[in-house]
Amino acid sequence: SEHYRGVYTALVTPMHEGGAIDHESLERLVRHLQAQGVKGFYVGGSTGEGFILSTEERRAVLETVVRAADGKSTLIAHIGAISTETSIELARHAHGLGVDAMSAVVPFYYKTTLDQIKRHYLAIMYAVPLPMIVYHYPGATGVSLSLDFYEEMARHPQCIGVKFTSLNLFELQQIRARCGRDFLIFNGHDEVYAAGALSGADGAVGSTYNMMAPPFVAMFREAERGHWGALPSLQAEANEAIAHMIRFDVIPYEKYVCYAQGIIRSPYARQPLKQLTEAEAAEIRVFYEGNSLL
Ligand code: NAY
Repeated sequence: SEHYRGVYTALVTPMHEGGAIDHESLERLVRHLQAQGVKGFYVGGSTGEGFILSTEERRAVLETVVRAADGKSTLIAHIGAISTETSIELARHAHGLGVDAMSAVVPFYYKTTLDQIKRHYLAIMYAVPLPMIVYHYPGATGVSLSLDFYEEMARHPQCIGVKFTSLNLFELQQIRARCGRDFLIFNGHDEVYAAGALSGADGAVGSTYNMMAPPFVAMFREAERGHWGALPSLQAEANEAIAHMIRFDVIPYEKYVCYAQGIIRSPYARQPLKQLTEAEAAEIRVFYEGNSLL
């Protein structure tokens, strides 16, 4: 599990005006973030608009990231879908590309029991021999997972960890206590990165690391050296930008900042996500120009 510790960007999927995927911008973003020191990438998750891309587009995005990363980053392919069969199809493709791990959101929309959820993961792991990272995001899925569930998953040799996108850090700490040191826990809410690390997270997957990776890379490095005292001020600085961002929509905001930074060619995000109005874009631009982290 040492191999996976670190800070991963949950990549946005750059698009041209109108929504066609801009693969060139995606390659540029990957290389830019590699230079900023991220450990790797989480591809096709919530931030990547994974649930509003076709499966063909999800495959194409992953292929581009694999090519751009050029073996220099750890790659986690989000292959989750509400259909087990679709998840397996995407997982097979990801495996063929040689990624390091797969991750799947808990099945949402249909109400399933924890036993059915477990069977969903077992079916994917049985079909595809990649390490699995459970993706827990109760704010979006409405699905809560029990500590017993995590403990059972952790006992499966192929299930290596969880991406924990929740502000409930007591639960994070309890997962650590129950599942042992080897079960990876990635903090998923950037605004509590430092608190998550202190609660036992091994690293993080975050969307704001598209537009401001350096403070998070720095927090990871400081914590690894035991310099916990460096974290609160870095987190507080990052949170100024996050607090501004969440007044808008996360994905269009991050895309706009990457666009303002000159990394991607358009801030376009797919419907039903919001398109920023000119006034909103102007407001973000003013904040961006006055914020040294962005
Ligand atoms: C994903 O799959 O892309 C993620 O979960 C990345 C983590 C982000 N979560 C979501 C739901 O967007 O970075 C966070 C989040 O945007 C940030 O903490 C602001 O709340």
